[in-house]
Amino acid sequence: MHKLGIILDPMENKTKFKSAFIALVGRPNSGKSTLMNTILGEQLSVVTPLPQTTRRNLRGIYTTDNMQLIFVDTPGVHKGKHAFNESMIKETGGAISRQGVDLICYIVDMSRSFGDEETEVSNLVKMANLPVIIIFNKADIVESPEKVIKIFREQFPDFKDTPDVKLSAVKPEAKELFLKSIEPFIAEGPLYFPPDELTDSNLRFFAAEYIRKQIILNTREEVPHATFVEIESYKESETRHEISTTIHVETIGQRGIVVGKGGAGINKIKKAAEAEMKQLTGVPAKITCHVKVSPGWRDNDAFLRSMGMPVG
Ligand SMILES: Nc1nc2c(ncn2[C@@H]2O[C@H](COP(=O)(O)OP(=O)(O)OP(=O)(O)O)[C@@H](O)[C@H]2O)c(=O)[nH]1
Ligand SMILES: [Mg+2]
Repeated sequence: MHKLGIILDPMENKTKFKSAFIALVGRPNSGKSTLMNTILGEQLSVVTPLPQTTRRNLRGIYTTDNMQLIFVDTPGVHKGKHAFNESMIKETGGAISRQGVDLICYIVDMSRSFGDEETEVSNLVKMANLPVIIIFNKADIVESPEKVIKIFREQFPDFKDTPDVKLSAVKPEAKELFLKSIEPFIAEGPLYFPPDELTDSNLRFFAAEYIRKQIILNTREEVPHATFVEIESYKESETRHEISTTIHVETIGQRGIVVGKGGAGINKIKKAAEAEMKQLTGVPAKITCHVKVSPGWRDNDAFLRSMGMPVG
């Protein structure tokens, strides 16, 4: 009964609840995980200066009184030489090919020139055929962002009319700028997850992520890329979480670097990861690591499949 514009139902006056699934896609190191963390107000996704930090899709859930946004932080799109690189691209592709994604946030790192890698990402985004907004990131370290944006539009004409926002994901203001820019894309929808849920990933996932973060921070060169953390078991009790892991590396030399002199390296990695797990769960964590040489795991489909990575 809306004739004459008179609202007869008092509920009509209430703002309708909105929700959306939003995929964050871009090159490695473009700031996808940083942006998600800034919006969530939590260091949920691991951020490091190393490209290809994120290897698996991670959902971060942002809920307010009248809206729920479910973000999917994805691995940076990078065509490397290993089957593992292909697998990570598949992981990202999976996040934007599934039904139910309402919006792709295409994160463009303005601080680096756009090479083949950007072409790769833009093709993936284009193929998804979903609503897109471009996030021009790292505005704080770029001398003239407008110039960079113009160059992007010229190099990637398919995106010349795509809405965009320019921000610095590391700055708290990014949150409001971002939320405002995606407003037009967010439609009425249900509450998909309980309001206090931050993610649907389990503790095993975070244990592996935190150990890998410490490997990235404490080793160098090719070691982080050649490392895979496998959680063998995760036992929870009220007083302690016991996490047993195998850290796969590709060579004996890498094993030596991870373990360190007299085990000093691995002990440092374990201690720091235990502290992060305690912060996450509130319960002390005990991590055991077996560092194993698994030659060529990055090109071993059976290995990747057994670790839950998409293959083939
Ligand atoms: N100066 C500056 N640095 C940023 C900004 N956003 C992200 N970074 C830095 O860029 C690096 C990579 O950030 P991440 O959030 O891990 O990037 P990512 O896109 O998730 O990277 P992958 O997981 O490797 O695909 C980190 O050192 C961040 O601190 C920004 O707006 N300004
Ligand atoms: Mg990341």
